[in-house]
Amino acid sequence: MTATVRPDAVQERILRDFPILHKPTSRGKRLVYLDSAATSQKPQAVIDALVKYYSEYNANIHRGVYEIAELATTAFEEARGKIARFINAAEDAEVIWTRNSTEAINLVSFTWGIQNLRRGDAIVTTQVEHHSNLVPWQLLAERTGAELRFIPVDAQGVHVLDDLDRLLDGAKLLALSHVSNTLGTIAPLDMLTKRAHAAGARVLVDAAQSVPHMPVDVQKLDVDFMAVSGHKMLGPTGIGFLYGKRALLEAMPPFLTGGDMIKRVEYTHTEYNELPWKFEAGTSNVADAIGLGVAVDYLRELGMDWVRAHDIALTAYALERLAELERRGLVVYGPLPAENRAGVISFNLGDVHAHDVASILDTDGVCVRAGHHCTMPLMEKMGWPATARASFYVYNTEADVDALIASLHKAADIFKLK
Ligand code: 7TS
Repeated sequence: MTATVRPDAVQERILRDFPILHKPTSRGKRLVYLDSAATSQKPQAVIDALVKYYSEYNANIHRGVYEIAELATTAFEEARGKIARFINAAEDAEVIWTRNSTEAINLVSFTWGIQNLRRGDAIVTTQVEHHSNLVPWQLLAERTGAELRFIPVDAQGVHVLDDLDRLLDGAKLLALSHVSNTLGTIAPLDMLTKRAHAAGARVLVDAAQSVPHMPVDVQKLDVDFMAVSGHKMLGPTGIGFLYGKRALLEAMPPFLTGGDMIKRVEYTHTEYNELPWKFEAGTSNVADAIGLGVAVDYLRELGMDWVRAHDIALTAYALERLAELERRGLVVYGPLPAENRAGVISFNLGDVHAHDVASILDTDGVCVRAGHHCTMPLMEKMGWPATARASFYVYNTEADVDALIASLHKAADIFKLK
């Protein structure tokens, strides 16, 4: 497939919006940022929103009666509404602010999980999970006596579903990533959710890598919980959210306790606040929530269908160009073709350690991640000590892929790979 990435005018406008992409590296190279799966860059509009908040209406929320406190509260709650519309939640109150997807998953594990799981129950997850969607369930299994089961993946990292009925038998929860951060595998979420529900299990989706990159409609997918990080979707760090169906959130005990999550407190008893505030103890991350709202505006304007098409086009182009390096020992991992994965490409160059490859790319201003990508069990299963990983987003262009390829040839020269 030949990539038709986008009209140049759109591409140029997007590039102009990201100031960091115009700052040369200390070696005077153009910054070629191919690590958006770790965190995305931020458009000027998001940076401006943070500066505006701190310089014009910084105040604590939900308590002040003065003007700037009201402005801050309104902007904070409007940002929640933007998120709700972005994922098509039935109501704003189903969106709970958290620091990131890791915290959102822990929230469910420590509240719904402790309340609902017992010895004899099963938690089903997959072999491609990020540690953030694995360790909380290991701990929950330890605490409750529940059993942890894994949907296997094949050598390309694609889910193997032959044994699904047995895996889901007795399951109370299916917790899985929509998109694998290491291999880009896209889970067949629609089908898995239906099968899990039919087996009597709830479904939690780790959408850290999908919501930033493709249209996600929680009502259409009918998932019960979904965890997302703002910093991977053009938003600031330190803000993310949990989506949950109202009935489930209502029945759950609070996670953290203290100020703001209360309706009425007596010395020996507390009546909790309504949703969503029942789960938002203490002063919230007001500035970053507002910033994330602006990031969502930016993505909506581009259109999530466009964002997904752009990822596919660029991934197809990158796979086509990477094939040139196969004769020099480059191996690409993950599902093929590009349509079957997100904009994530893990690879190795011969026997050269991924860290050495990434360090050479760095001298050319090319940023890729190298290591286990917080998926150590997957790396061990596949027998890879580490991989290098390039990941794309809205501001990446074919020129970035060309820079990656040129730098990989340089690395192959340095390590004398023919
Ligand atoms: N789940 C998935 C699928 C992820 O990719 C990540 C972060 C997380 C959860 C955790 O996100 P956090 O914002 O709570 O930390 N993934 C990566 C990555 O691939 N490289 O750095 C972070």
